[in-house]
Amino acid sequence: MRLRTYTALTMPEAMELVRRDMGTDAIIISTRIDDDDHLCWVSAAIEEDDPDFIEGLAPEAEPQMDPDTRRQFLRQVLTAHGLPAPVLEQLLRDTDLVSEADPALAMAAAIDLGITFRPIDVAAQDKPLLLAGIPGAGKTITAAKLCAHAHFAGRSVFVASTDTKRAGGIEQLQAFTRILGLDLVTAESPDALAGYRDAIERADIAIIDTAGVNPFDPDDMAALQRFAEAVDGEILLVMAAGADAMESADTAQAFADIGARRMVISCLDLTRRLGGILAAALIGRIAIANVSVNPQVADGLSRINPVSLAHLIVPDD
Ligand SMILES: Nc1nc2c(ncn2[C@@H]2O[C@H](COP(=O)(O)OP(=O)(O)O)[C@@H](O)[C@H]2O)c(=O)[nH]1
Ligand SMILES: [Mg+2]
Repeated sequence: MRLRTYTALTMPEAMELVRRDMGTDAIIISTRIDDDDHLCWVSAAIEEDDPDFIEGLAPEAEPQMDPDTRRQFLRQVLTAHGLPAPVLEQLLRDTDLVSEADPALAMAAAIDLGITFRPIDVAAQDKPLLLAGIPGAGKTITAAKLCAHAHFAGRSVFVASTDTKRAGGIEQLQAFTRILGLDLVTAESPDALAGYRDAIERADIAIIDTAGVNPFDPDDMAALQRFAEAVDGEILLVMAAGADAMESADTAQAFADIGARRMVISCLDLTRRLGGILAAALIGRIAIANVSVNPQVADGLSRINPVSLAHLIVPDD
């Protein structure tokens, strides 16, 4: 699957860019108009590199399916995505509640029942955001994307990193903040971070990159929680799509246990099987904030909703 985000001054222009670049088979997965610079964003996906993939996943969807056929079809789809049995059954039961014949829309309804979507609003984010997750999850890129978005939306940004022990942990984020003309603060302890409370208070939004942690190491998790408590911050889990479903669920659960309520899904462009995301959200009980579909900081994060997620899960006919 190839995912891309396009921006233009008007929605028709953005759609035209999608059509010209990706063709008429592209699936629109999300659209938004930025409140601040009024740019129109469209994220679209296309199956191109392996056309047999979706066919391999499941039989082609028929436009009008009776409930039993639809259920059987969706069971095959969810199994192919690697969804563990309990959540698979839960989602299937929820699709039974809707009379919608289109399997993707029935899936959207089930996702809507089970998963909360709460995108980050850089204009209204009160608490400092601490980007947290396992090493390599995409925390630093997400921090940079949020900084750039907030900065270009005219917000004053406080940006810090607590990833002081790993070689290069600071430099990676500094490369972006320097371009934006932002000072990157480093804090190696919760007390040091607490020392910046006034600066955080003065800024419109505070973004704090943290060191990768092992979710199954209580000391690691307690240390992360202390950083968050030092500034009364929100732990925002960053989780790469595509990991094993139960592993993702356990990870989400561990972060939920220390107070995380939302997550950014990264590396959606590198992923075909979405059981990990679904299990993390459904079992870990964590809302989906945004998704990242490329490593380019300037492209920012994208929005996703039940319908666009359902279209990524259920193959189009
Ligand atoms: N393709 C792709 N790569 C990503 C995405 N997000 C992060 N990356 C890459 O994943 C790697 C790890 O990201 P990084 O932010 O350093 O992870 P961290 O260790 O959690 O801070 C880097 O090479 C990033 O460029 C994404 O959405 N798509
Ligand atoms: Mg990092």
